[in-house]
Amino acid sequence: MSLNNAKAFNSQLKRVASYLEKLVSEGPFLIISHYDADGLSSAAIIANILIKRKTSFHIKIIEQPSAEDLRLLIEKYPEYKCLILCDMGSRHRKLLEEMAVNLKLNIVILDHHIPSAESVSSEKIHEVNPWNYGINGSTQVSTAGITYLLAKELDKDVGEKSVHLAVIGALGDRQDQGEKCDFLGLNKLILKDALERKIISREINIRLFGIRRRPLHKCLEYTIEPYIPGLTGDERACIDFLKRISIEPFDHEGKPRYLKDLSEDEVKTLVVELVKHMICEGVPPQEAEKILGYSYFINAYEKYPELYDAREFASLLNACGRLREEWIGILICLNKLSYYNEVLNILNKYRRILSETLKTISEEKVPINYLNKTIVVDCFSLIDERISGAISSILSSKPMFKGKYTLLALIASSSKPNHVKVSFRLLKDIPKFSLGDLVSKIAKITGCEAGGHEKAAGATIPEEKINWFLRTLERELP
Ligand SMILES: [Mn+2]
Repeated sequence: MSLNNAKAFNSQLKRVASYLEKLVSEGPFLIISHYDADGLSSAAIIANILIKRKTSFHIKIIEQPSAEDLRLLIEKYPEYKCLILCDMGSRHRKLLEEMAVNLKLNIVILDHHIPSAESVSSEKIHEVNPWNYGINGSTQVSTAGITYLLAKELDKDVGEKSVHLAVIGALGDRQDQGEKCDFLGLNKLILKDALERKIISREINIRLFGIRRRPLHKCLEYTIEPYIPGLTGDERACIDFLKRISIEPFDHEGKPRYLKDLSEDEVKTLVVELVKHMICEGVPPQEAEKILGYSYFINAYEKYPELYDAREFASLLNACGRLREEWIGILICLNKLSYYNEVLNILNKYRRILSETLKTISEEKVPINYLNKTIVVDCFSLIDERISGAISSILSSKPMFKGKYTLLALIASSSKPNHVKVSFRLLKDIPKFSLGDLVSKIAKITGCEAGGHEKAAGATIPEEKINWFLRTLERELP
């Protein structure tokens, strides 16, 4: 991040902030945001601003939309003239610009995804996207971070109230890509704000959920970020694992032991054996080594175990979004702690669904088809589009899938009529290959919606095209 880039980004932030300042008195606002942790925390930051200004708003939480989906959604709410799109929109600038002109809408885009190539600069669109200023939006700032910086420009108080949400959003999008899970670029500056004001504290430790306050075997069982194959969600297996590596999970009185009860040597053994275990279970070594790194704690939530560790807070928001209980996630972000028990129920339900789905698949109670290079797992009747990504990521590290085939394709139901969602995961390392690019290319031919990265991608495909899609993909795999 060069100084000039940072300056240009900053002045754009200031421009959009003063534009918003004018809009706030006009309202009401339609906020459209993504269902993941970054999207929910961004929506909550905007809500904090608008609540303080007593401006009414409506929040709509959705999957990443196609241009057509987005057009239909906006047309459905003609009474809203002020729109804020969070964690999306930069790919659809052309459409949004047309709509802004034709429908006389005021549109603000806050996004950190790579903008579409056809983007044109326009006076009608008010956009903050780090990529426009040479700042890497995948690693240096999330939408929650952008929204926080904007909030800070508008209102110091709201900014202060929202800084932990910026950290949660960045963690949700796995932007802790620095040394030992530190942050980079703008995220680092945001974290500095939070540390200096003592809103967040952090320490390098074994990155298990609840490491400061849960018994050791429970920490292993509850950790879903990173997902530890063979241990996450399985208490018995966690106790057995500890015994196998000669760490007694219980003391001589039968009381469970905590990390603080372990000797220095025991802690070392735990780290080494955990990394070994993860690598054996197919987790890439550089991922497994990240089990040792910074944990970030939200000081105000010390008494709320599931909110205290910001990483855990993020996965809780993800659970809410994936189970379509996003409003509870947003309320928790808005500090409505009377919903704490409700959110715990959602988290339990999410864990249960994950483990039951994985069990059903491993017992081959769903159709599994083996093509030459692709395994197709058909979970259409079992899960929907919001959870398919999580399931396919976990599946792709399972020994029964890993290595033997090139690609995993997991089919789930879609909220779009007559469509299915397919999550793709690459099961082998293929240098200089991007699964996301290939899936997007094939999707373009059929006019359907797709996106992804090097090793993971997803597409929403018309039912009648699914076989054609999979066969075409199989043929074009290296
Ligand atoms: Mn995001």
